[in-house]
Amino acid sequence: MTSGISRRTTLKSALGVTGALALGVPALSGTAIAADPSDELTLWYRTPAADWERESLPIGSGALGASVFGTLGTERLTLNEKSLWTGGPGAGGGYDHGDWTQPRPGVLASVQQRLDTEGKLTPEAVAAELGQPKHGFGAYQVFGDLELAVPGAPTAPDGSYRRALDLGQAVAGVSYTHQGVAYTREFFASYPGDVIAGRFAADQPGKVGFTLRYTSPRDDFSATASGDRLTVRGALQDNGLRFEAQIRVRTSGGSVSAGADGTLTVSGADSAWFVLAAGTDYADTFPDYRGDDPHAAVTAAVDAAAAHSYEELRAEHVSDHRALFDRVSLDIGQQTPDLSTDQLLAGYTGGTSAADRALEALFFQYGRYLLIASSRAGSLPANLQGVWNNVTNPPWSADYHVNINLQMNYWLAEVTNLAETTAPYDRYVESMREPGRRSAQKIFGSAGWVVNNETNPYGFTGVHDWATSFWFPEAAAWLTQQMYDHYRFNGSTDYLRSTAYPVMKEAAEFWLANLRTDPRDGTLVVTPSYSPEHGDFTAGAAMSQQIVHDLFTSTLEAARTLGDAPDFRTRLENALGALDPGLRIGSWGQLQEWKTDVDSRTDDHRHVSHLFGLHPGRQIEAGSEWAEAAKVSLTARGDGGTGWSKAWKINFWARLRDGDHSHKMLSEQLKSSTLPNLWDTHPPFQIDGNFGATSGVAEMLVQSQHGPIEILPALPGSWPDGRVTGLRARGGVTLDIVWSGGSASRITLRASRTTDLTLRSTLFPGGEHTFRASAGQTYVFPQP
Ligand code: FUC
Repeated sequence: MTSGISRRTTLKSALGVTGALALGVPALSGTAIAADPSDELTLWYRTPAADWERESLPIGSGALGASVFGTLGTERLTLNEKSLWTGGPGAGGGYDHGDWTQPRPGVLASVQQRLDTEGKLTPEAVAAELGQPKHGFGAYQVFGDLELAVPGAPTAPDGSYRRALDLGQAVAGVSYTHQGVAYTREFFASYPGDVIAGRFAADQPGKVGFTLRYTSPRDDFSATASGDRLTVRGALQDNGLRFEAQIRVRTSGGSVSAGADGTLTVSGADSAWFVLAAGTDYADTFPDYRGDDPHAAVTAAVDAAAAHSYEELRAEHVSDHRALFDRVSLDIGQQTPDLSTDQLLAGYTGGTSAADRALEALFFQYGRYLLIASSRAGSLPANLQGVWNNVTNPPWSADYHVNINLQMNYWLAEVTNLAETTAPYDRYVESMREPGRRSAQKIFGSAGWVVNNETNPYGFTGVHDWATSFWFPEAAAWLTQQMYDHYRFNGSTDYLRSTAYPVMKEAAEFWLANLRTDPRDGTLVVTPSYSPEHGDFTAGAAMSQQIVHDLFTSTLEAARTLGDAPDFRTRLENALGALDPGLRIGSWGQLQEWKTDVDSRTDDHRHVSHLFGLHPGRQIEAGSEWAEAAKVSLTARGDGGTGWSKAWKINFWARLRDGDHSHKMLSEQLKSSTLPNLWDTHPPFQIDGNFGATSGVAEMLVQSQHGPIEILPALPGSWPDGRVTGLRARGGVTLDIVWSGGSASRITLRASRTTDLTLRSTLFPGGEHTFRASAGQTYVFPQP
């Protein structure tokens, strides 16, 4: 990444070939905002947003984000640039070049020995030995707010007011009529342009005016205006990270003037638009994490965008977005009533009405929209809030929690045909290797790379001392799972060789060096082992073992595919043979969370970590005794939990082939963990639940984790008839499925590779059809 320069080099070349109008995208008309309430892919409201978290509407280009309020008198956009982080090496009290964990010889071994003899230790006891205070972790920062004060705007919305977010175009808009004049505003974040743009228009000449100003909760910046340009420059006091934004305003008719107070004022215009570029001098390079001053790149981006017409910029953006978003459509019999989205949500019952289905289909597509908007190549991956944040101290720093949350953010990426959005994830995981090696050395004295419970953009891979969340070295292995899956979906051995495998192999080296023989039964176990945020430290908790099993299984497959050295393969085979697989059925038929049978039937903890092998892993297959035990555990855990926990349960029940329970969890999430702007709430807002829910819906419709492609494995009774297009399955497959009366009636499969495929569906006699697919061919079943 991620120096702004490389980000923008790609973008300029995209602008160079623009001619977006020539791509057939319709040009903007004066009132073409996205507020058509009949559009099933639009979120819309009758009032401006009063509350950022509950009501603002997000737009984003991966690196840049904005949340739109639609306020009449002063339009507000809360701005984000994803690398604007405090903390990091060298920051006051911060860690030094990744060496945040002091070597304390013998401490780890003594904890392991105590676990051997005492069986368990409290998190507090282990944190007292192995933890250390958290320094310099930092937090994701709001970039500031853009305020556009509109003279003469009405003070309160009337019936003409609409605020909307069109997911198909990725354009947010506001429309209202005042004193006989129809006003429109619209906003988008362009990935090819690397800018945020907005336009104010009216249906009568000379009616558009505003004063544009930048504000920030920090006082670390200067804002100066000159001509049509507003420049914001500053450096975070905490760590000196430099940031810059530039805004340029163009008008049609009227005038623009710069104020000595750092404002730009438009008056008497027929329409006016602005474009904003922003960047920092962050780079994802160990050990300094600094790149070029953002000035040159920001100037280039804003000037390139301002040299085009608004219509060109918009058309280019829409076509870029549509190229991803339009790949998947979902028809579950929804019919969008004339209800604003907050009303649709408030009236949602989880039943079978067309309106309930409208919300479910919208929520599914919203997850895809949010991933496109918060994860594009050239920046950091989606954090706990995607790219959106309105404060300097967001919950959990809006960081990268890796004991489920970052992983969950990408569960939907492959199956809902957005594989490109994983590029920043891969890059981020790769960037953790170098500091992760330091942590492996310092904490474990071993080879390999490691990261613990949460991480930041500055290579924090160590531990802290919050007892229930400081220790989770399994995270590195889990993070590689998505990368191997990327390979399983697209089949590129080049990608496997160059990107996924090196990271997987080094994570495997870490565990080859760190598993210990369990004196209880001679198996290899992870110790100390901690089932995320739950219970005591022990040796060999189910999730630890299942993650290592998953890593070793995938790494061995990859090593065979790539023909890696036989001795490495032999070491993996031997370790897999001796590994405790983390699957054990306890006294009440449950899948045990720990190696000893201590699970409580009344435990409703939000983490359901011991079911990792069911999802996102592939160790447990539906129909097996393990799946039955997983069902017992999941039933006992109940249908509650935080937003992301409910989302995980959608996926679990889908993997257990129980579409109705899967759908129940989707409805629980919509009823109690979803805000009016359809952001998932933990509470507070946490975007993993959005992504996990979209993944869960896809898992109801197609699964391929065990090899065969399962069509409609968990179709809920409330969606008896429907159609989905464009879902992906492992093996380079794209699928359209039509169903009626609860069964598939037509499957269309496009193969991108020549390979043997097995399709499982009631459509085939015996339930299965195996054939050799040829690259580039389309297959229709039943055959016409
Ligand atoms: C994990 C969860 C919490 C929260 C945090 C960001 O630690 O257990 O519920 O989601 O991540």
